[in-house]
This record gives sequence, C-alpha cells and structure tokens, in this order.
Amino acid sequence: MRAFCLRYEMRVHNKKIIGEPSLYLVLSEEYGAGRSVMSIAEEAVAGGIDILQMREKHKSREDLLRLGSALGELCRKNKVTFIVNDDPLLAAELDADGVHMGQKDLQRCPLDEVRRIIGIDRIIGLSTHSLEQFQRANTLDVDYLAFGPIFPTQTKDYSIGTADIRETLRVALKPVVFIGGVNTANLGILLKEGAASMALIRDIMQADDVASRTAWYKSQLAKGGINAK
Ligand code: 3NM
Repeated sequence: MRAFCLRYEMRVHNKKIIGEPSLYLVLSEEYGAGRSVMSIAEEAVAGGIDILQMREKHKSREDLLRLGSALGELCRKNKVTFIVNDDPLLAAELDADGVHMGQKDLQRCPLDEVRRIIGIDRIIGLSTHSLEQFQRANTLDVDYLAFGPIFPTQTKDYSIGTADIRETLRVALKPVVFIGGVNTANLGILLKEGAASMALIRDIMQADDVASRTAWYKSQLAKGGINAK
C-alpha cells in the first residue's frame, strides 16, 4: 500500500522543526529481521514516516557513512527529518538534520560540545528516562526530548510506565517523543494520556508491510492529536 501523504517542512532560520504529531522510526539493522535498513526506510517513507534515525551500534565508520549518505538522500528527497544517533561529528559529516544523544553519550560529549560541532541549524534530541531527568533536560539546549522506555522492550531491562506522561507534557518546553515497546495494541493508551509523537523500532521495522504499518500509526496519531485538544 502506498499512502497519500502531503509533507511540508517547517524551519526556524535554517533548522527543521520537530512537528507534532510526529512518527519517528529508529533504524537498526539488527532488528530488521534480515531485511536491509534501506528497504525498510524506503517503505516507511512511502507510508508517511516523519523522522528517521540511523542507530547502528556495530558498524564501521565507512559503513555508517555509506548507509548514512543513502538514508540522508532518501530523507532529503522526501522531506523526512534525518537524525543520526550518538555521534555529532558523523551527523555533521552526513549533513543530517540532527543528532540524538543518550544520557551516557553526554558524559563522552557534553551538550555545549555537541552544539559546537553540529551548529545552530541542526536539531539535538536527548533521551530521558524519568520525570526528574526530563525536568532537568527540559531547559537544556536541545530541540526535542525522548521519554521512555514507556512499555517493556527488549532493548532495555526496565520500563517506566505511563504515570508521568501527562506531567511531562504539562511542563514540556519542547516536543516530546515517547518511546519503548510502543505497538498497535498499546498506542491508544499513550494517545489517551495526551501523547502526540512516538518513536518505535520493532513494531514498524518488523511489520510484514512496513508502509501500511507506518500509515496506520500516522492515521492514529492524526486522530489522537485532534482528540487531545
Ligand atoms: N530508547 P522498540 S527505548 C532505542 O527509552 C530505545 O530511551 C529507548 O524500541 C529509551 O520500539 C528504545 O522496539 C527501544 O521497543 C525502542
């Protein structure tokens, strides 16, 4: 299935804006069930994905540059926001729209250094894993925050649940993307709590039909956004 989707880019100065609602796919080859990241990315784009992140923990720099160039081109052509995980130098080299940092990454490369490397025209996203961490991150020089893992996921050995979603949204000074174990069965719980934007790996990467699954999430987020108002 090929979803009809009208995309437009919002920018401040030259920086892309993380719109709300956004559907965000984190791509890791290891979760692709043997399919290539590029083919999954292409299908997700056909289904209307808003943001793609390259999150590859085990590739050489050469392979990251090769995959990142192809993903970047796909995103540019289709007005999809392209984010690189962990590595601001790689994000800048690939001319990505931004970089996503984990809490541990900040010990290696503090935020002011990340900003210096990628410049003011690129997005910085930051993972947070508790309400306290979220509140601290809320006033930092970042452009969006991820909050999770909300539901149990094979990627993490804990989950934080849904209890703090409303409070994060109440205090949030920037867009919030909810992540961790999101699937077609529990998405409604997030939407009911007022969540607008979600990031996923497995439930999209491992779908039989990635484009249809992506389009389904998009349609639900569009409805959720209306209901939440
Ligand atoms: N970060 P899935 S949870 C990469 O909470 C990642 O920061 C998380 O994968 C966080 O959708 C997570 O398959 C895994 O559960 C998301």
